[in-house]
Amino acid sequence: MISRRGVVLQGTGGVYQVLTDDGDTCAASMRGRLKHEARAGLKLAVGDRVTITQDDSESAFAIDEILPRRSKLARRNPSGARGERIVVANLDQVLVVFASAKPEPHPRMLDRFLVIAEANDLAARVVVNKIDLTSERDARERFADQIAASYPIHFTSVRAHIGLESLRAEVEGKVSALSGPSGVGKSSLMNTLFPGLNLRTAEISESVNKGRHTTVGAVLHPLPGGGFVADTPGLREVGLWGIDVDDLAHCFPEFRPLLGECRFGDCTHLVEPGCAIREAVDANSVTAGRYESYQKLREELAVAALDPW
Ligand SMILES: Nc1nc2c(ncn2[C@@H]2O[C@H](COP(=O)(O)OP(=O)(O)O)[C@@H](O)[C@H]2O)c(=O)[nH]1
Ligand SMILES: [Mg+2]
Ligand SMILES: [Zn+2]
Repeated sequence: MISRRGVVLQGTGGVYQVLTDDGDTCAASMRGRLKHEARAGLKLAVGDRVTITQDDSESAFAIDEILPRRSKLARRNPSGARGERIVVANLDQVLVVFASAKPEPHPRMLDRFLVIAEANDLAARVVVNKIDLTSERDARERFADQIAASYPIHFTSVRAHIGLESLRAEVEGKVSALSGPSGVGKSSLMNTLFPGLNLRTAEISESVNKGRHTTVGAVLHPLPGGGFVADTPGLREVGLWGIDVDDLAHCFPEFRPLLGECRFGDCTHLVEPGCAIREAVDANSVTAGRYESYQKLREELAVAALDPW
């Protein structure tokens, strides 16, 4: 009985598509023993590396083992009682895609996506697409807060072929989760960067999906030059759930060097005197926009903590 290793591309109704390291795509279900462990909390996720075997050449493949994860994008239960639901495992980075126009970008919503990535200890990369509709200069102004916070940022246009090569270089060979509002050009971007990928774009999915509910789980798409892109139904689905109010400040990378500097050890960075974060905002070394995002998300988490379900 030969055991093979591979990665889970997607799963529905207990059947998982596994891409083996030697390039075959197999439909596999979990072995009984693993199912038992799954009920105890060890759930299989898209992006997981697994071993599969076939009892004989006629039978279906079975997943025997989930290999250790190096990272994950998860939705955590605040109390920890019900564990967590892993959206994608073994990610290298999160690509947060926004448009410079159509739809109108909301920088505070972008910060929310970035916080989710940070809370999962995942590197985040910002992509501002559709700069043909504004200009790179306007887009840079609009996203000045995230530039100041030192996030890597790409300005792209699928239509005008701008910024595509340097984005491809950062996606190829890595495992990335694609996130951002719908209609910003996520699928168009990936299809243009990686011909043959064939992700559904707005034009197609509108007609195909009419009246149907869209896929719930993430799907991992292998890239022709190596690496994968996970089309998640949206990081928003992951939500802020499970982020501890007191961990929020750590999810703003530009706050981190200041966090030991406040007068009070338990500073909330909202009202206390001698707050290093608020002093940095006054001194313009932390932008007012990013601080506003902190305030809003903090408020939201405080409300959620009172009534988690
Ligand atoms: N003007 C302009 N339109 C674009 C660009 N990229 C994508 N679009 C259009 O934006 C719409 C949404 O694209 P889609 O890839 O489906 O967005 P998604 O929902 O984020 O995956 C489509 O009509 C695309 O043709 C771009 O760079 N410039
Ligand atoms: Mg899409
Ligand atoms: Zn403070």
